[in-house]
Amino acid sequence: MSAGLTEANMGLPNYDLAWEQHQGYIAALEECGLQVTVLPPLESYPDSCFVEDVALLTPKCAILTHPGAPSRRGEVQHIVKAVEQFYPSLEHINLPGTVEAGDIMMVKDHFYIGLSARTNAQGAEQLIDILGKYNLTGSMVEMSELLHLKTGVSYLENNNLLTFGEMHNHPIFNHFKRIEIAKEESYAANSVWINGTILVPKGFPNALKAIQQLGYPTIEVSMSEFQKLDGGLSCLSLRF
Ligand code: CIR
Repeated sequence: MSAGLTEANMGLPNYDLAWEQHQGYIAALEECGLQVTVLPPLESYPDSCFVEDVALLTPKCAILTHPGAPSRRGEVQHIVKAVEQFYPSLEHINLPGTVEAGDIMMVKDHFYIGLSARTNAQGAEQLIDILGKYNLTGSMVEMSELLHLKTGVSYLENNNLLTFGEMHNHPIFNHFKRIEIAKEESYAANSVWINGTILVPKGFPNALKAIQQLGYPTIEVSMSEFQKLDGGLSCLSLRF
């Protein structure tokens, strides 16, 4: 390591700080009234803390995904037991379809599915068919710049949508009230509505103010170590 390069500015996560931030994240979910099931770490899958990607949990059904990233596919079998506690049966996405649920945004009974490097059209079609069995609907969102759909768009209920980058003007979202998050604060475009409160990543004052001006109570959550791994606030949990 040369002079001036520290763990922080090299972009490597600090494990102890990540652990501390994870505890803070759990505390924030509990403060919003959620009961949290904490899963044991999976040392062989370094991305497995991003549980949101391996399952889609809706009020009517649970769907195990098939991640587009081959290194993440093994994570899916490890979430099964936890999900089975809450759902009588599980649906599955199968190859050649791939889906990571960070690409899925729920708006009431409708699910927007981003077509990313991780989620393909076959996966989205399978997902829409499964949703249809439960009287739920889905539509595909063309995208080209973001890792996952929810990297750049979050639904805050009450027709409010946070957007970043290619999502600012995406025609599929024309009927929402869009709150545009600037490039310098793009990470905060992934914020989460929970029981009326918005969890916002810490350190993005303009985004925080814009959300508060909409009338929402907010809780800031430190996420720096997960941000280094391209993980957004939503992806550390499955909320249902
Ligand atoms: C990945 O590349 O899969 C992880 N390093 C980050 C996944 C973040 N997940 C998400 O935003 N839903």
